[in-house]
Amino acid sequence: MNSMKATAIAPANIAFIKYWGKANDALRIPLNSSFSMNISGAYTTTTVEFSPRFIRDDIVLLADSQSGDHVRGIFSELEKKRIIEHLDRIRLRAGVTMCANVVTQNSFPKSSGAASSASGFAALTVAASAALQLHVSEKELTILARLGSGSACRSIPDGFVVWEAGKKSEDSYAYSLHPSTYWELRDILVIVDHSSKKVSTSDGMKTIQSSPLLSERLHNIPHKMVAIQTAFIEKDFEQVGTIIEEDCLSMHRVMQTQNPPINYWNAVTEHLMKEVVSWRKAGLAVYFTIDAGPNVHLICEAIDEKRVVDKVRTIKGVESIIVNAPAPGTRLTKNHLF
Ligand code: 2P0
Repeated sequence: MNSMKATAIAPANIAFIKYWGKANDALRIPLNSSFSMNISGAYTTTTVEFSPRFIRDDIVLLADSQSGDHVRGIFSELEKKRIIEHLDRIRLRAGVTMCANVVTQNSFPKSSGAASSASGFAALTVAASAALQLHVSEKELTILARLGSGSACRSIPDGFVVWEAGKKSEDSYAYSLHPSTYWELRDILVIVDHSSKKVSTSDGMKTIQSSPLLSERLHNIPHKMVAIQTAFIEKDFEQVGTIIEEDCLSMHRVMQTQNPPINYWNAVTEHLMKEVVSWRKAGLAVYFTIDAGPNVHLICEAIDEKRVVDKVRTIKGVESIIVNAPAPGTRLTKNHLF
């Protein structure tokens, strides 16, 4: 039998129009479409091998590639269960029952807010499907990845990616709107807290219907999706940035008005948000967006990267900065982790 081993590298992605809330929990069909950019500085590498010799699934997380190779990262039992359930989906699809060895490594600290579940499930989907020689299209890979973690579907296609919400599993998929080379944007990820998030995204989304602001948000999203795509075609950065920031605030207002309320920000997050607005008033074209955590993504054009980084370095409470360019989607590599 051929080697049933494959390795994939998947980027994290930052959503410009956010996914927050599911229409179907089990199938991870979202309440709204979303739009994102794959990011170059935060990625997951995963090697999967299937063999009839293995008597159980073995899942290992290596330490992130920045902290040296002496420490192992840790997956909780719940995370392992979610990974094995995802392997089961792919095994079912391939019609096999073999167990797997999975070794995975992030380029960034887990739960740094750099979306480890998106890059993680994208890499796992592509590596496991290739190892089992499943002949599936990119669209089908995005659907499979979505079942593992919603935002993972956006890490598979190249560059700037739309995830169509759809109504059924087959039409909730992601595709590349523009390749990563289309526009030299930057996402300057400002880490203000390395610790794990307090409320997981899956849990946080469960109470979304309790927010009185949800219906207005959902009503406005189709218009925002069209407006941001038009602004991309025109490369109108001010318009893109304005939509990105507004959508981030709209999502966080929903989170903050859910019952119980969820506030992912800390004092440094809020200070940075105010600073960005004042830098902009002084002529620097930079906009913020924030996911389900306190860390802040600053979006600018490449030409302004240095000025933005210099500004961030003056802020107290910043732990680290990761400068990201737009990145290709998930790809296979021959450099296996074991
Ligand atoms: C996003 N987030 O669009 C939004 C912004 C968090 C805030 O997608 O339950 O980890 O695995 O489908 O994909 C995080 O959600 O949630 C996310 P699950 P996921 O990037």
